[in-house]
Amino acid sequence: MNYNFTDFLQKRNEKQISEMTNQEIYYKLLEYIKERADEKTANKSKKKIYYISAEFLIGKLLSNNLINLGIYKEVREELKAAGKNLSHIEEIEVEPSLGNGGLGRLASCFVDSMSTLGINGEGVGLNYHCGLFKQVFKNNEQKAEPNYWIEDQSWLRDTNIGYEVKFKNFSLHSKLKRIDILGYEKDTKNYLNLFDIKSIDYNLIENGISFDEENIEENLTLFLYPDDSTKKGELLRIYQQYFMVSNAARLIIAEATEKGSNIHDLADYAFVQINDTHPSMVIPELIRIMTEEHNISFEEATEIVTKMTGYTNHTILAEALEKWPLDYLEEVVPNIVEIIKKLDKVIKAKYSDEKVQIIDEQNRVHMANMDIHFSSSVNGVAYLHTEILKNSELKEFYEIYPNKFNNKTNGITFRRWLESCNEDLADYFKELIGTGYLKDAEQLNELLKFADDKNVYEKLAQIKHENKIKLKKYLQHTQGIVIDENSIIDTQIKRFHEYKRQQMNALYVIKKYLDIKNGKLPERKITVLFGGKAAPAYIIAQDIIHLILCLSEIINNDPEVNKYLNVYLVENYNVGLAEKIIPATDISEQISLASKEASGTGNMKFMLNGALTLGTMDGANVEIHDLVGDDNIYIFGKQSDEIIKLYETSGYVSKDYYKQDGIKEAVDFITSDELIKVGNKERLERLQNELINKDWFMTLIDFADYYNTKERMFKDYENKDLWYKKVINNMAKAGFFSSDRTIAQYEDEIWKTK
Ligand code: OAK
Repeated sequence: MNYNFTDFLQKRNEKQISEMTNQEIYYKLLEYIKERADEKTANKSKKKIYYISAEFLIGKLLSNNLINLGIYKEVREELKAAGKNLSHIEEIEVEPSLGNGGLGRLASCFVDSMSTLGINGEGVGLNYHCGLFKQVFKNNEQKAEPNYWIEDQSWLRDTNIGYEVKFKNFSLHSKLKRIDILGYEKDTKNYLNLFDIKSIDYNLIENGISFDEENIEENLTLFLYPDDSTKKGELLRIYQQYFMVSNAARLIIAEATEKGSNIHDLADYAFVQINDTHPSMVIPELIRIMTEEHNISFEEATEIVTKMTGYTNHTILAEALEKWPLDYLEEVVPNIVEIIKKLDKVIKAKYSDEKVQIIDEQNRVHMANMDIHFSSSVNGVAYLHTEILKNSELKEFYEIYPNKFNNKTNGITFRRWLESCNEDLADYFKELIGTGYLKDAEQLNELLKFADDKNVYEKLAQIKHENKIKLKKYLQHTQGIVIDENSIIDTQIKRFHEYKRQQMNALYVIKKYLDIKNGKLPERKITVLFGGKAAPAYIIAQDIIHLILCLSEIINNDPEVNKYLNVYLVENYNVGLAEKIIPATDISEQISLASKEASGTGNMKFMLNGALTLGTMDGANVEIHDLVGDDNIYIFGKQSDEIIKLYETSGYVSKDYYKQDGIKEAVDFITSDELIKVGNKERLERLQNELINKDWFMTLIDFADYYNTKERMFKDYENKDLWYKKVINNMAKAGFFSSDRTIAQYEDEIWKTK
């Protein structure tokens, strides 16, 4: 039934919109949307997809839900007529932080696309009460605070579903909470299933995000990814992961049984997509339940589980591949250790190669190895990434199972990353090419008709300028940062990690600062924006944040320089900030060391919103390059095969590069008097030493090429016709990166629910 928000309020004898506060309106909209969502039916197919993930970085849901219900503009008009502003109401919503970065945001794009395509597929994860930490800056350093996001009224829905999860020393009852996932203009919906424990004790939080890590019964879902640099932290992660997958397994079996499964045929009813290794224990857990409770033999159970699971790898960084000490698992979940040992025995009997074993000589369990042997599909998340998995990182496995390996290049949901975050651009696309691209993103190709149209350049430039003004207002209001809307905006937003090389961008900033000081002035003012969090236990990443904050302090306060250059690191970067920054950006920094970034998805969001990529041939940048061609992207740096060879031969010596012109000066500046005056000497010295003597992610090898390519970019920016022709080419080719395409491929090639 189509009733509008005003009807909804009248029916319930609520106050008039004009008499309500923004807060009240937000809560009423939440109820209204939930009621509208109640009209939707579940997707039905015999087989259902369970996308299990330790992270879902869902972002705010108000505007997204209004868009998917097809009532965004209608509601905005109703509010406007009552003197209210929807964007002010959007600000009331607290953003959940149930994820770290790419992997979690991808999972959220995927649940949106599953619903939009009418696929019977749901997310399964945990309801962390404080999520990932909230980042605050003090003395130019990152501090971590708990991020409370759950309010009395929220998108979460209570259910009466819950299970008992048995650990070695105690059992915990779970309760399932759900969030509606509404597809774009669909009559059906799916859920995001978030399991929680019955009661969380917030008093366990001591200082910042440190807390009593031992009281598992009351802290299990307190934080996402607690510090795992200690044994206690690692144990807590094992508790969390087992809690997540044991509940998932129960849910899967309950739903399948209800539809008529006799468990022997479970693979006809369910498919589990394992999002990196955090949910890997679902494999032994399903086998355990089948053998212990359903009288199925170990061999048969293993066969069923292998058939009904697929593993997605999201990183080739060795340190991110989980390897749990067997005795830690014994301490937490002895029941599945027995199963893991049996699986290991099966593999040891078949293969002698140490590299493919599940349990290694140091008695550590390689979760990815277990996934690869005992699932039916192994995929990487971009073409290059999958090739590297097949030909180097997981070569030994590829030789055993050539048919399991496949690629699924990542994607993004255009509902959030275009329609919602850049409405003016989306409306302009509709004016130019109609609305077909909303359901078939490849139709953006039609924008190429306008590649030489100067009126279109003008309009795109105007939209970009307005987005810069909107960002300026927002940052001024929320963070006290005042950006210049007439400057070129050059952005790097992502988790802080050495392989992503924010430090290279910082060295560029230093060089530019020194250039300006020496009278070499840029043609136009440059604003360099950074955003991202560093894991609290990752010291060098914290040092990089420190360097950037110190640079901002010096540069933004230097009257000789701040006319030409500004540098900001936005505080507590999250999905909401990304939605504001991306539409205002001109240059998208995708500068990871080639071979290290599995895919990247920010790169896709930027190209769609009219920024040009400055990047290495890494992750999905390679596919962006293939699609737009050399002329429409700025590529620099060494190629992945060269880098892989350098690692193999230990052939990189950072000091050799350090000594070269231009680099030394910039690296030396890190410990200059100016910087030490505003910073922490120990941090700055440690970072400098790292760059000169170690530089594991080869910052210096690519620096000269990076600097020159970026200079070329600034020069090209001054030629508006040239620049906007490239921008249109990027927008036109972005359709491939719709997560609807990615999910359609998962469905056609792996899941096959239909
Ligand atoms: C996080 C924890 C463990 C392993 C991987 C991650 C992660 O976030 N990986 C990122 O996944 C994204 C989605 O596939 C990719 O786009 C990023 O390149 C990758 O770093």
